[in-house]
Amino acid sequence: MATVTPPAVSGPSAAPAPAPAAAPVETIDGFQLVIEALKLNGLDTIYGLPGIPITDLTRRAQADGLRVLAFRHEQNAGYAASIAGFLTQKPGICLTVSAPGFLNGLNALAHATTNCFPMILISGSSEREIVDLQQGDYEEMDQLAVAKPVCKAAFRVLHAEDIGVGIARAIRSAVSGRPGGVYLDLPAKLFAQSVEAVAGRASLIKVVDPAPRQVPAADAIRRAVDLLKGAKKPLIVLGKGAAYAQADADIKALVERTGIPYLPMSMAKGLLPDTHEQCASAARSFVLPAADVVLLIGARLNWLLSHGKGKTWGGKSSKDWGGQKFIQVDISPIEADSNVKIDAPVVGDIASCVSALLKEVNAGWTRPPAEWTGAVHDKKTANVAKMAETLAKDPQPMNFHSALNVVRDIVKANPDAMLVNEGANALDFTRSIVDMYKPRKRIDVGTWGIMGIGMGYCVAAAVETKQQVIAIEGDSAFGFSGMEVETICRYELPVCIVVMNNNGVYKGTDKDPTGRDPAPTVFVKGARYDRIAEAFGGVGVNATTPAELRRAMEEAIRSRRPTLINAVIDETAGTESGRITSLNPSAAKKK
Ligand code: ADP
Ligand code: TZD
Ligand code: MG
Repeated sequence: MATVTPPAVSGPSAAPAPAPAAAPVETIDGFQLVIEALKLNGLDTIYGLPGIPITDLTRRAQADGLRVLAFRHEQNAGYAASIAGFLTQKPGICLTVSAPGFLNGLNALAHATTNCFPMILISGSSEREIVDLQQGDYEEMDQLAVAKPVCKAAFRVLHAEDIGVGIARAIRSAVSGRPGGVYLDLPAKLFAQSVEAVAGRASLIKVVDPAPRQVPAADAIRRAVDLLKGAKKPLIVLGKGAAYAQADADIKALVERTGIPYLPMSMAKGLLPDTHEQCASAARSFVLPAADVVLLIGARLNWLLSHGKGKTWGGKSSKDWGGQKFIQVDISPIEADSNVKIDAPVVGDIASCVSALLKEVNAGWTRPPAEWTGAVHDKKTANVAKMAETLAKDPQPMNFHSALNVVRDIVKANPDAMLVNEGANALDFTRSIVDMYKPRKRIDVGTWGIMGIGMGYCVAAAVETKQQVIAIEGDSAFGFSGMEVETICRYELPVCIVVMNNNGVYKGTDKDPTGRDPAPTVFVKGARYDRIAEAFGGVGVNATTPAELRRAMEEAIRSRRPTLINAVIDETAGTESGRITSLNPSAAKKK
């Protein structure tokens, strides 16, 4: 700790009076200011990976009571931070070293921005003077410039006295309006700077009202409800924005009060239980083209909803409008009309918008025609019955359906468990077979359909919710973050990973026509992923039948020990790209 002493006094006269010993002035350094700024704002968990120049930041943060989760690769720390943001409405913090560590974390920052999750990537960086003159510093890179195109906002702090402002700006940028990823660049030199402690602490900002409510206009609400009242075949689509908003009771009340069938997007499953009588998931391909007025709540009309047009929506060709009128509730004022015409945009935060819609509906409402709700119900009942037949089969070897029938039961018996899910077939089948019962329990590949979120999401889900985590992973998907099984074991997290092992990407049956190499989609046959858990003191189980899978999952949940189950799946069972085969250019050409 530096101290400031008064200058020595000298003079011609003999024996000057000794100067009074000045009290040392206490100082505070950049490391400490960053830690205190985070704590002041309730940001108490860091997902990261140490190294120059942030090693001491991780140590001192831990010593100061923050939870520091150290990963084996920054990408996984970043995904953990991104989903922590989704689950908590506070920016998830990812901490990385310069250039390569920063780039490893950047994928997750872009993912957070794309998915509208609040996250802050804090990265150490090398010496500005050297970086800017491109003189070849250790891990030299102009990180701020690189981050900007993929994040919502990017800031750099050069002086310790600006740390408070830098972190405040990062927090506001991440959580206000449409949430997203923010980059905060902290050069190595900043951490060692010292300032006078009282002034330093006074420069920190506790952000007041970081995500202000945005109340929708009364006429926008009336326009929306009038349109809905005139509908013969209304439909509600709930997206992950609705899940993020944590307006669960009002959303449920709006759905139930209106009596309108609803369709949850993947991460909105469980906002109302999937077994709800108004849930139209099992009649998706019936309700989308048939609906006449669609109320979107926190869901974009992007590729996941076929851009609101085309055959999915009853359009004549792949580009034609299906004739639906849309109401869109979203916090972003420029989201409306991005793909098709939005007749009634409702701009505001979902909690405020849904509460306003609910009040307007309560003032007078007639439920949709029984002809429509009855048709949806019949279609759904028929499809559910068909699925039940498939699920009841017990083929040898086990296939996706017979394995997921077990997962479906386990999740039903443990509705508070978090479900992490990635893969192609492993994703699509899980989404349609495994019902969710509570909000924000299902977290998956999101807007990009990205592989690699798996183990990072598991760590954050366990840390942030303290609940049991169940991960259903394609064998390819798992490989992107598999080394974090060590992280899960190290922190003794209650995570049960099920690798749906069909020997490859989509299937394990492809062959190299020349006979030289394995096909690009195929892995080592009969791989034993369960042994990875054993390497780190976790539980590994090889399951070849639904009964073995059930026993292993039940035991994992009972013991809360890190468990990896290698579920051996028929290698012929999957389809190319799962449900999105049609997006493959080569597959399209074959038609
Ligand atoms: P899904 O993939 O589930 O369809 P999207 O990610 O496409 O969902 O859409 C989420 C939408 O929710 C985004 O357009 C985003 O602006 C919006 N959103 C996120 N949080 C809120 C909120 N608190 N209030 C209003 N809209 C929100
Ligand atoms: N890389 C990244 C980061 N994201 C991707 N989505 C892909 C590659 C392409 N991809 C998919 O879209 S799904 C998938 C890949 C590689 C893996 C599918 O194989 P799996 O699942 O084993 O995980 P199934 O059950 O065998 O279909
Ligand atoms: Mg596979």
